[in-house]
Amino acid sequence: MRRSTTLIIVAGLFVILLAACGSQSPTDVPAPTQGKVPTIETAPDDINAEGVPVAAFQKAGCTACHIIPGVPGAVGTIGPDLSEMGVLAETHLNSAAYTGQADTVEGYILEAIENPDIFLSPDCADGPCAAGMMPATLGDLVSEEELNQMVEFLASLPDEAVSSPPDETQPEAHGEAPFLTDEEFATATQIFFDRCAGCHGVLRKGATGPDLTPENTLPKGTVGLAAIIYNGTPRGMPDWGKQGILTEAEAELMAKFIQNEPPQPVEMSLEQMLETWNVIVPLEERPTEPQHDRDWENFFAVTLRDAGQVAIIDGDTHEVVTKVDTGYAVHISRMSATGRYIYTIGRDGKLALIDTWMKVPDKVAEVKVCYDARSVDGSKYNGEQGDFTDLYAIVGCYWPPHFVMMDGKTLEPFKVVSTRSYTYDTEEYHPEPRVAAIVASHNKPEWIVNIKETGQVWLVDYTDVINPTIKMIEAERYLHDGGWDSTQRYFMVAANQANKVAVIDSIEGELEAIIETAQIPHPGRGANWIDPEFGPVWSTSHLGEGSLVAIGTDPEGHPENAWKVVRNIELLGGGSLFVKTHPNSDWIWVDFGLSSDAALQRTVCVIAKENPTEAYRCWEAAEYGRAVHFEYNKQGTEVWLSIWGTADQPGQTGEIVVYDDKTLEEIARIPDLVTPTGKFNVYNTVHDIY
Ligand code: DHE
Repeated sequence: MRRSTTLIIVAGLFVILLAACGSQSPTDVPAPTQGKVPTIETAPDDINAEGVPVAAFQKAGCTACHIIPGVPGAVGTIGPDLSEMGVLAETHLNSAAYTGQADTVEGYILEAIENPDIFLSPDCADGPCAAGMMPATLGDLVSEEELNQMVEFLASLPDEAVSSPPDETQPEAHGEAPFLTDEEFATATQIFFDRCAGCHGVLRKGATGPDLTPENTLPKGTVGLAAIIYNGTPRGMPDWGKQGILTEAEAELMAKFIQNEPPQPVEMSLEQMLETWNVIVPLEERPTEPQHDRDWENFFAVTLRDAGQVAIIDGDTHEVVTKVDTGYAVHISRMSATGRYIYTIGRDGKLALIDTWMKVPDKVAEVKVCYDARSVDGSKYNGEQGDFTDLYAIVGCYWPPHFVMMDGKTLEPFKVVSTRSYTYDTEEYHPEPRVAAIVASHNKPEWIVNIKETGQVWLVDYTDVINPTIKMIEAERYLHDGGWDSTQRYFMVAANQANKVAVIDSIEGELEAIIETAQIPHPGRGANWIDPEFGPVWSTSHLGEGSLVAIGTDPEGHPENAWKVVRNIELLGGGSLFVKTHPNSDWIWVDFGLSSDAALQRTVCVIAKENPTEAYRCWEAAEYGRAVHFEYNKQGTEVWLSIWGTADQPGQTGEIVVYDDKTLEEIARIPDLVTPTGKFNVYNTVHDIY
């Protein structure tokens, strides 16, 4: 077969033959927007010797999502496996569940291509395929003759004469990876770091996202990979092209890049960190009491992601007090134990220390301790073993895979600990175990450090910080985010790709339980509340499906419910990033910021604690952007929600919506913020109230 190598990205849709799987669309919001189809130029006579219309399948991009016998590179698993399509079609036609109008196998297949949502195939890898993912425009991309050839061929399957897709797990089966110039390679490396490394790892060995090393990417080919990069997948891969973040050419560049070996990233020594360390206001020059009349405990540190800034906003007046330049794409802020200092970590590994007591709060120190980071915390313990209040800070890095301990008031780094180690279950060496959530224990002079790829939770005792004792607890892969239960004894952490939550007992220093949840739990820090039937529970929502689970957290008062999913509340769809509540609140708030559905991205729901069987109310919080992340004010009377807009779209860069938590009425908007995401109230963050 002759296969043209010219890749042209044409207007159209990402074609998933039949229907792809993923989160269901809610009924009260419009169907998902569709993307573009990268396709390839082919000669019209490309039917191979075995009668397979290879070129047509490739032209339509079917190979990215389906297994199709006899079609090189058709090893996709997003949509159903088409190896036995003829038999499958017959079965569905005879099933009571069939909702289409066809009465022949050929008719069924044609209908599935041209009108895929009329009947949602139950054959996607994770269950029923989702509405809206298989576009209905295949006819625009292939000729009528080609369409007929495809239908005829699929109707004949299974056919022993047609070979299965070749064993394409060996790179040599695919020849060389696509060539990139040095300049292209450098550009792609940067894009990968900015957009992809968070989920796939710098070495591309996979974690939240799949392994993208050449042995896995070469079989998919440039066309298939570019389609996925441009259009995303229902399991959470963002639609970089549809969002307007990557152009068609950049999607193709990235598709080529990931078929090449990953470049080896550089390490960072303590000496290099010290070169970046900068104390802007020395300790002796800092105020000894607050220099303003505002209630600094009610300040919010708000991430302005794409501005590389944190806004300090007064929780009483809703005024933006100041904006402080911090690291690139700030991820989170945490407070020192007293709350006076705010630690803000950028994705670029740059940590900023902000003093809330200054007349205008500002940065008093900064240091860069890695190239890629997500987590930070201070030392919070004050008890029999000493007073460690505000004494130390710790930053957890993605690359290099290490954590760094430093002075809590000056940020002088003094100890680097590598996390390179062995996976908890198979005891295999992992070169890039990244540090996910870190939380400071209130019960012991310890940090709970979650190591994503090895699935271990490390209890790092900072009593002797230069010679720290580390207890490694086997938990689950891949650890990501989490928070305390209401007693602050148990730390609940999502092992997101395992669909589990691990519970660490911070007093006994051991794994208390592993709990099966719905698909891809993503709690942020979770939400603690009293269930009317089951007592104290902690909740998380999920990226992979529309579900909010409540897990019993009271082994003494309610032993029968402890560490069990006692409720699974159905939500409008998956893509939920965060939940939040407050002990004074009647509600649990849920967002859907990573939904593939534009309307759902802007929707928030509240669930009534009194009657938590279903969402009490859902509404669209804005006309643009994504609604993400909630935070309460100090009093627990207001809920703040970010509208995460686009940095270069004036009027739609983002804002914060403030709701009255009793009435759910909107009471204020804080406008013209550049891409606000996380918000951290000083008082609530110090006391771990959520
Ligand atoms: Fe986050 C928390 C990692 C994408 C906003 N995020 C965390 C934590 C980790 C993490 C490990 C827990 C920190 C802790 O508690 O110590 N986040 C990652 C990623 O690896 C990922 C998936 C991809 C990436 O490249 O960064 C990712 N995160 C995002 C986003 O796209 C969000 C929505 C916007 C952004 O900043 O890019 C985002 N993550 C947040 C926020 C928190 C967070 C707001 C803190 C939640 C809280 O209430 O504690």
